Amino acid sequence: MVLESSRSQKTARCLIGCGANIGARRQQLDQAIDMLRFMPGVQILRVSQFLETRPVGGLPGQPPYLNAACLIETTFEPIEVLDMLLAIENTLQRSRETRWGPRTIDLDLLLYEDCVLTTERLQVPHPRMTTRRFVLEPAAEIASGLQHPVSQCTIGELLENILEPHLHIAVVGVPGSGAPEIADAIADVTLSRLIHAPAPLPVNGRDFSHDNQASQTRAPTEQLLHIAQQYAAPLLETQWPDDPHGTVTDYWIEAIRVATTLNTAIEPNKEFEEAFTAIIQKTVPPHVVLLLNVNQQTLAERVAYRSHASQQSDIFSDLIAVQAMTTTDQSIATLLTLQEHIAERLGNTEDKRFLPKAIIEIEADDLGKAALDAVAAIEGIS
Ligand code: A4P
Ligand code: MG
Repeated sequence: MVLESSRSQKTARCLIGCGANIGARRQQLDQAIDMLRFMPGVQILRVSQFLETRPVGGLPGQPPYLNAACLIETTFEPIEVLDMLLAIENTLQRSRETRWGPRTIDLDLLLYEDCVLTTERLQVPHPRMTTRRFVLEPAAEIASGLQHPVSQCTIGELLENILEPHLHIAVVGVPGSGAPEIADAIADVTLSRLIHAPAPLPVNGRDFSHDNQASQTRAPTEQLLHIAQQYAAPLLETQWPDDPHGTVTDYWIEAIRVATTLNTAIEPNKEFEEAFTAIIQKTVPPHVVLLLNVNQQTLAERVAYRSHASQQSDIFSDLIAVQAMTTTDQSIATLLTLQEHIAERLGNTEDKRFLPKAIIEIEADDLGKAALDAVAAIEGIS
């Protein structure tokens, strides 16, 4: 992770994101960069131009930001870089009243070599950088070829990804995670085409839509291919729209294959794999995935809610997929395992086929907060 330089001292290259939206913005950015320049143990390699950007997230009506990026080389460890950035922010009168509130200066550690770490105080790479144009545009100006170690894409590729003319944004989660509700919220705000899963996700590789008589007479793998085809139909590359609003889906076709692996009764076979891959290959895979994560208690509450509320509300109606399972405890355990496996598949960059370049994880136990985070992640693209 840390490089041996010619002076035989360990150094690491880091990418720093800088932003300011109150006070003398330009001066504050200059001062922050000067402080970095004169810090022992830090060498500035490149600084981007300053870019005026629309505020993303937080309270409405905030002034615009000036954003920049800075490439440094340092002998500091990641946590020491964070402490240095916080010290510079404090010197420049940064106050912290509300999350994403207006600020005199904000310094984020975006990348630290190929380091991937999550501690209570620090997450590297910065978890929201892959959908933020105000981060990627200045960063690509100075370090386009730098590799993002989670997506295994360069900064230039990540920027190109969010500049696609008609984006496919997939909200991905197990039934009961709130994926359809969050997809609705994003489509409302972005005026995107909205596509709900045309059939329930076959949790653990079984088609639980028992009302679908035709499906029940097919062999399990045939059922799964049939569902994959239904999922693929609105996403065919040959019919992909070219308007700039984008498409929001509340599913990821590859999740069907992941679910299949949970069912030991279904023998994985080459024919099925090839047929499945042939279906996916004709589609436009998601450019951005918002990956919803829920805990056991949330799922238990939502399953219980769903068993009473079917007459009054459509919310969490995708839980129909598990209502037919034997016991509630079993269905929740299956959903949690499936959630884990979907996250693993998204993180498995050894097999990059069909993987989206930008993945934003969202805690979805509080659906209202999750919707705000999801909308902010998508607003960051424009
Ligand atoms: N922290 C964890 N990981 C990191 C990291 N990689 N770099 C912790 C920096 N800090 C990291 O940050 C809260 C805590 O995050 C830190 O104490 C550190 O321990 P903060 O700067 O105090 O609070 P914040 O910035 O309000 O929260 P957050 O969630 O970090 O916000 P972001 O993601 O930094 O977004 N719109 C435009 N146009 N331009 C912007 O620059 N910036 C934000 C802030 C929102 N909207 C924007 C912009
Ligand atoms: Mg910050």
